[in-house]
Amino acid sequence: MKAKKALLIVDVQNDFCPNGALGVPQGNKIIPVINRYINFFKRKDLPIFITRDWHPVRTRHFKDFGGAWPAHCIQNTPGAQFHPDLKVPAGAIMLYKGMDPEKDSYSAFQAEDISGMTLVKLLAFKGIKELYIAGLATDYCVKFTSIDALKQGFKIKILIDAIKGVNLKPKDSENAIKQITKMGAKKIKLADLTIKRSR
Ligand code: VGL
Ligand code: ZN
Repeated sequence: MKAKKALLIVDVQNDFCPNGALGVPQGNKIIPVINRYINFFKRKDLPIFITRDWHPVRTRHFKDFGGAWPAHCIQNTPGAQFHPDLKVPAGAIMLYKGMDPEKDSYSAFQAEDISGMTLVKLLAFKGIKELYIAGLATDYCVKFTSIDALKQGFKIKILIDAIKGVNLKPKDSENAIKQITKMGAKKIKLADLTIKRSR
């Protein structure tokens, strides 16, 4: 049977958590909530996609080479590994992004799996029309992934209790959420999925 919905978890890596090279304030706090979404999707036998920011040592993405960011999530380093609290499920589809040294590649739609298959192809193959998005960072990867998804006709649910932003400017995350909801994304939280009505 083809799944209609999938969970997409973006960049829950050591470097994006407190004490990481590009630590998102309280970035680790969302991980227990993400784990509960993972259980929910596992129980329903729905696909789970997990991205990793996966940069080469030299990339225009980094300050040293003209970009905006300190070096982070360098391929095969501890900072690029998933945060140890994340319960990565067996069967999750792993995606990598940020390998092109000329581009920022914030969007999961620029990610590919180990064989070079793009996210769009994987979604089409599995018949997925709707993405439930969690992870880091609200104002970059979550934002640009959502924009790309909406532009390509996917439905989006933003898991509002399972995202955190960098906030270089204080309102960046708030504005990102406003922008993507205006484009059609819906905001939901864990209770919206799991609360059983009494009758
Ligand atoms: C990201 C900043 C730099 C992200 C990646 O995945 O949100 N943010 N690289
Ligand atoms: Zn990056």
